[in-house]
Amino acid sequence: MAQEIAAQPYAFAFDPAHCALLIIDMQRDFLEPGGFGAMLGNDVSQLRRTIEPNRRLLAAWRAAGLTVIHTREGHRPDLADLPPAKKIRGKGETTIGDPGPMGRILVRGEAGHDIIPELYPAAGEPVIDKPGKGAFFATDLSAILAHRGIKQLVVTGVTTEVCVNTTVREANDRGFDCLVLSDCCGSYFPEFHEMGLKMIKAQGGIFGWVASSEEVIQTLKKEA
Ligand code: TIU
Repeated sequence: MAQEIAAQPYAFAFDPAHCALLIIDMQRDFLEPGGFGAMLGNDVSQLRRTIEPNRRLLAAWRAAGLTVIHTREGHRPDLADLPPAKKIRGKGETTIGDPGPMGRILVRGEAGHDIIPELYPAAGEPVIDKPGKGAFFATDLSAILAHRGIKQLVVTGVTTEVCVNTTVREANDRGFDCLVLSDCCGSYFPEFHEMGLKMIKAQGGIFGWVASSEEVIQTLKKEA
């Protein structure tokens, strides 16, 4: 049974049995003070403010027994799936695959690539390792969602304008309804966060809906 969640541009018809929580790239290298993001001079506090709302949402979601899926951006240790263009973009001295503050940067199996302890996946929660910004590109996410009969996604994570937006656009083109939670997403650049959310909900919800996590948590409590 669908439940209405107050959202913009209008109420989201939440169908819990067919909805997954998709948490994008809450990885140590993006969020932790000693990580790759911080090394590049980014303000990680803009991302860290999303940890507590995500933690509360994840607890409520798990308590309701609904599907949770996590993603991580990163590459094979041999870097065979790293596009040369991505490797050299930015002309940085230290780039993907090089030794960084928490192991080789954005390489699977390294400490910095893993998910922050506050939101660590529980046993049985799929983790999608993705080489791109979108969670559908070159991953088995579509198959996992199809096997579970998922039609809707509640999307959180970082960064709002990069991996969250790319994933929501990919999902929208594949027929999923996406509800993006404003307080559970973040960008190193506050203005990009704000515009990233506006782009999703503009034009009658061209890519999806936007709400706060509290709206979802209250609805999950009503379900219980
Ligand atoms: N996960 C994600 O958004 N990857 C990025 O590289 N984001 C930036 O904002 N750089």
